[in-house]
Amino acid sequence: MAGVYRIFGSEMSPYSVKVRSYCRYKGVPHQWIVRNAENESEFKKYAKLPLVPVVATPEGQGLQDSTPIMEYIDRVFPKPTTHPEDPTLDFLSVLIEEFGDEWGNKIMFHHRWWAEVDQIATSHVLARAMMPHADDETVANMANAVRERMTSRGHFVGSSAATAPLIRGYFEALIDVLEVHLDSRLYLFGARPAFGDFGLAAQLYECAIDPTLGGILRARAGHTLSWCYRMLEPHNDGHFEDWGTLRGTLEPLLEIVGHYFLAWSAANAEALAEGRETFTVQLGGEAYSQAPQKYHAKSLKALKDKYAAVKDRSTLDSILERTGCKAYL
Ligand SMILES: N[C@@H](CCC(=O)N[C@@H](CS)C(=O)NCC(=O)O)C(=O)O
Repeated sequence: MAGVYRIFGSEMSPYSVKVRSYCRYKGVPHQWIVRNAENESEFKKYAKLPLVPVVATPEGQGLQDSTPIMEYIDRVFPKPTTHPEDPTLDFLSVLIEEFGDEWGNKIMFHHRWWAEVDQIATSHVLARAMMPHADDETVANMANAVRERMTSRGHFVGSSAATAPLIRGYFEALIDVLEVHLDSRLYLFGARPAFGDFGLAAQLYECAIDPTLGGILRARAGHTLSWCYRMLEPHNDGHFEDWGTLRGTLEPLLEIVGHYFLAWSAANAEALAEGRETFTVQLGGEAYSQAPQKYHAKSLKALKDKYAAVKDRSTLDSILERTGCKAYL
């Protein structure tokens, strides 16, 4: 189809859902293609890595990695912008996007593959999506294979018996601050979505469609839940706010970003640089241990470059200092 971007993705993939929301908001002509066995050879034409999302551009180029895909879309479809004019707010939004991708994903992935109820539900949904026309027995066998494979991969995001209660605590703390912040606004930075909304909402949307975290969100985080679903079809309903009105309830979120995500991310990068097999970092006064994650060192470096590119950092630095983020950028 001429002029149409094709997104190969999955409803169960936060990064795919994020890119789809971005295309919807930006008015990008696109087609959503659920990646499955039937379109595998088409998918492989565009994918360098066996990961979703993959976007095939109208010119026949294959794009991967959701944040650079959004940046690509920004260049081709600059309006409506998701970048507040104030560079301080824009960087905070970019930081939250990264936080969603990395820390939000840890929370989501751990819970998706930890409790039996989540493993069973998720593996069946994934298997059915992969084989839309197969019989039930074939799908059940595939679900078992998916479950076996994915439950053995939790350690990639630090999921273990020792970290399980900690990660649950990170989720609860996150939704508690979001509930307060989203009580009086539609999006994180006001009445229209910013870059950061896309990254974080997509991970929490995935939490919302899984049994355990979906139950918790429904029981105690109605504003956050509504925002996740709103972000599936976001709208420009007004202006970005300024720091004065955001500050009171956005700073607690940035404190989580600094004291948990960035502290973890820096320790992870250090462990990788030193070639260590595991690392331990104090997060909120408790020891958290896992094997280092490779991709994160790369994205921390990209974030530092974006921070370095902000010209006037006077207001930004005082916010980052107060919230514990500055030391890691
Ligand atoms: N950094 C990548 C991560 C992509 C990724 O991890 N995708 C997952 C799904 S969320 C995937 O494709 N996993 C392998 C699979 O589903 O077969 C991005 O932002 O796009």
